[in-house]
Amino acid sequence: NVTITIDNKKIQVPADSTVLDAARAIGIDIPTLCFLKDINEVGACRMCLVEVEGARALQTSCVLPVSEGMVVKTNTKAVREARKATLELLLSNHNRECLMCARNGNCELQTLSNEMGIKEIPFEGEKTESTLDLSSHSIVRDTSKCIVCGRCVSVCNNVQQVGVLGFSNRGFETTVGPVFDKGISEVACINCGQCIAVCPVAALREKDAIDYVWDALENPNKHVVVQTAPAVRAALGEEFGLPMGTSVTGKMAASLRRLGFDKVFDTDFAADLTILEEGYELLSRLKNNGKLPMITSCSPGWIKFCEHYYPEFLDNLSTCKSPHEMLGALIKSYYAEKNNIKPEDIYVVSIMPCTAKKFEAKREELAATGYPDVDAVLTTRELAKMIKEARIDFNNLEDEDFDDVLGESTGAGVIFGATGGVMEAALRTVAEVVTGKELENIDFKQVRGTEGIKEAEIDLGELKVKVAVAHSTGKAKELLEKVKSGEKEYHFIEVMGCPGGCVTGGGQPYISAKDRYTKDVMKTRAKALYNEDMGKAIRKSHENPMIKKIYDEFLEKPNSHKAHQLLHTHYIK
Ligand code: HC0
Repeated sequence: NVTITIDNKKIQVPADSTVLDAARAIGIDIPTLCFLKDINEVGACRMCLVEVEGARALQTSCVLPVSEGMVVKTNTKAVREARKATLELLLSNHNRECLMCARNGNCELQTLSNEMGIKEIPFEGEKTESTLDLSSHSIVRDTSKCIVCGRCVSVCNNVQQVGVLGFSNRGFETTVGPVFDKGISEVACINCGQCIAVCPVAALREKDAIDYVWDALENPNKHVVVQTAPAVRAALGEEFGLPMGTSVTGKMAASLRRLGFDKVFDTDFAADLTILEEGYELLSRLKNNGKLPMITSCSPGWIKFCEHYYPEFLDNLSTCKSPHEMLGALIKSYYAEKNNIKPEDIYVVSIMPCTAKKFEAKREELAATGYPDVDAVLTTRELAKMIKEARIDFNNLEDEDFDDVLGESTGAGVIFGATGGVMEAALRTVAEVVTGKELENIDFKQVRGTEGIKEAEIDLGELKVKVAVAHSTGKAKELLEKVKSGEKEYHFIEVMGCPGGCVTGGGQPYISAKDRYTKDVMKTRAKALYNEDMGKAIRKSHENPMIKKIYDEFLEKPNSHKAHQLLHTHYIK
């Protein structure tokens, strides 16, 4: 430990702390903008300047290591003026149409300008030429709002190991984006939206589909069906001021009915169905010398990563479509037939924590009935906007259930939204199918938690199954390299494209850098899902009575010809 003095308070802090850490530890808040804990610690924006006794100039506290006897002042005239001048300079080159901005009300730059008492921008002058890139189905890039903080560059390069975002030019001309200012759809972007999740402003945002959904809801000739991903219920409440980790499943279903959807189904049902399809696929690969390890295929960011960067693993991917695509296909076949509605008259909306699902829904191969399995994808944030626009009093809604058959799910389905959840759900089913015995303990805790790569060996009588779980494509890369070199061998791998899995997907409610500093977002949101699992009467996918019903009435059995036609897909090199 070292002893330092901040604003006349003497404290002891670990020797590897920064001045920012030390100040925050005693409740002194230093403003930051480019700083993002563990992801972007570069001291570029100079918002966190402090005075250090004996130093010639002001110092950036987010990268300044503490040292014995250091004396720091965080609130002097010089500090305040320097921070303000930096902010004014940033704002002078920023598109300030805040009232029309997607981040109006939750923009870190707007908050900071308010906190710093910005009243005018003294240097109105030249602006950097800007680009509005609408080429991607998932992500919009608007450089008129970019403040060149580099958070997106760090997450794309270091966390996701995708590396399609970078800096171009120098000084005032610096911009952030794909090489040669190409469109996002023209480079090997995986659409995960982690760049959006870390952007403090609206320079990166999702491609909005709200108007298409309003139009469908207004159209008397359309039967509009909605489904919600597992992770949405664990975070939607944050948009309405509820504490992180509050599960709002019942209110979410109620709000969707208020919005006018004809049916409110649950992607969790299809998650259960995926377990049957994927579980039997795994068993068949194990028995028939199929390609191993089998790797999960439900995360479209991960699928695109595999297609671009690891095509040699495409045959390892499960052929299962992702659950919301499976459900879309069932809505336009099984549900359409049962209710005598033409598939072309049905409009399927998926509410997802994910921006990559927007791209996925546009894939031509995902149209089992000749029509897209899913017509529109809204992120959790977009759903919240619609609920607000409709002026629904979300927090006071009475809980409601999902609609029948395609809304019925088990605890196994709901944990899909957290890293390790698909694996655990699969093990609950595969173990019982293989051994023919009921599991004594269905909590596979070895695959839970936020460790980047998790491994386990599961004893299934004669068969010992080696499994691994990775979240973020950066960790997936690390794992695949080990498999490739022969250092590791597995039967089954779960990969989720986003760090933490879907609960922290690119379409979830924004978390400011300040909140990320103090809260364990992945863990808190995941807990809401594990609690929901614990509270369910049925916690194994194969015991879902509606899954049994749909096989009896329609799909025959897992991996049947019909199931393959509707629920499975192929990948593109
Ligand atoms: Fe997920 Fe899914 S669990 S990918 O993370 O498998 O987005 O929540 O909807 O489809 O079910 C996201 C979340 C889903 C799908 C499911 C899977």
